[in-house]
Amino acid sequence: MEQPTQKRRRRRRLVVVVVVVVLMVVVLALGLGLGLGLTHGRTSGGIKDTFLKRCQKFNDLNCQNVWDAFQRAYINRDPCTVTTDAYDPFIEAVSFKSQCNRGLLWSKTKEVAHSFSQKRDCLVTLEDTPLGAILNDLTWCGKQGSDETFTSGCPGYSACDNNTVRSYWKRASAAFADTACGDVSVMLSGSIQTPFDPNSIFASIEVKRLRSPKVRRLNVVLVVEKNAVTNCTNGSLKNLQNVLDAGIGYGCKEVTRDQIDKCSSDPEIACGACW
Ligand code: JS2
Repeated sequence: MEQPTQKRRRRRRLVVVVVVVVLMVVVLALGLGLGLGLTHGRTSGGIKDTFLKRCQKFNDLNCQNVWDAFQRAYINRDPCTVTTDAYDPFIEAVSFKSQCNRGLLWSKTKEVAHSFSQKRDCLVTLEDTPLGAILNDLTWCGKQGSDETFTSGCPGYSACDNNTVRSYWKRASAAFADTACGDVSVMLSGSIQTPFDPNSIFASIEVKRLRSPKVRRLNVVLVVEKNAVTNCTNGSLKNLQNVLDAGIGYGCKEVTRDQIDKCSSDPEIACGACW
């Protein structure tokens, strides 16, 4: 017949075993959750840290306020229902000054445009301003019923119209085009049949916001690499001239990648003499 003390000892052992098993399951679940990203990029600092670190490079911004304004655009919302105006408070919080005669737009030429603007300050792209620099190449979205910012499990760029990230770049590009004045430049690609793509953000948003007399001239820099397939007589560039606001001058130059690289790396060459 089992002694009461033995009974107690056995029951105590059982409780310890159960507690240990439960603890192991919790730790395992957490570890697994984190591993599988089931936490969906919980605002474990991830994007917020990147955001704040990039924001602090612009010393005239209150980055905590800017982050709060940014989050309000998509938090607790279906990531396919975020319209461009959802970012208005953020755009207002991150004002930046006009870029007269220095605005550089681009389409299908992100890399070459940035390779130039990051080395020569005579031309400025959206990604050289807070609106572009803080969120360049980042992904984010919210989810209904959650106050978190997710960085994975978000719908793809063209998965839906009011896509959280795409709406942002449309809104930011509009704000950037609104600061353009004087002579504006755009780098287009001579390696594709349609350098001026009507579905691009440049065509569908930025060109439409360039207004004479604030904008005096649009200079197309048609980047021609070895595999160039077109030139300034390209039909789509005719379309660009036709949709450009009357009163805005137009010019187009075929410029080789080598010329651009040479000019990027040699500050002795005056910007105006680059092409
Ligand atoms: C996802 C991004 C990013 O003139 C340029 C810029 O001012 C820009 O904002 O819009 C124009 C380029 O867009 P477009 O004409 O559609 O060219 P593309 O090469 O087909 O588009 C690339 C994506 C444009 C939006 N976007 N999207 N992640 O980091 C990012 N940065 C930008 N600008």
